[in-house]
Amino acid sequence: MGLNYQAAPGVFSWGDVDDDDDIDLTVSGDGDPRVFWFEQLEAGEFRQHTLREDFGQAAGGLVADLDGNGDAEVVFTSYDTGEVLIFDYRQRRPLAQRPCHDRTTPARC
Ligand SMILES: [Ca+2]
Ligand SMILES: [Ca+2]
Ligand SMILES: [Ca+2]
Repeated sequence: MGLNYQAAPGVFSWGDVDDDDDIDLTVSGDGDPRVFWFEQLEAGEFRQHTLREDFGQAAGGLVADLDGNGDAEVVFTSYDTGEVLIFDYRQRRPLAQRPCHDRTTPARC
């Protein structure tokens, strides 16, 4: 399970995103609207994946097992869009939900 640190030049966290027993990195840089997952291949060698192109300014990031099924999900929050990004490697696609106080999407709440 990863920890969350927030400081310039962006937000990053780490954890085993793809459940292969090595540590991967997640990053969103200041002034960069993208969210990246860096998959660790060999020790210290990483492959870059883009989780989102248009996420705006990230406020926080975390790699944690949200649903308790034994593998980690990636969570990022956005200042600009008000979204919470949740990426589950098993589903291979990022999910994004607006907070329940956003009345433009009442069906999600
Ligand atoms: Ca991994
Ligand atoms: Ca790996
Ligand atoms: Ca999980």
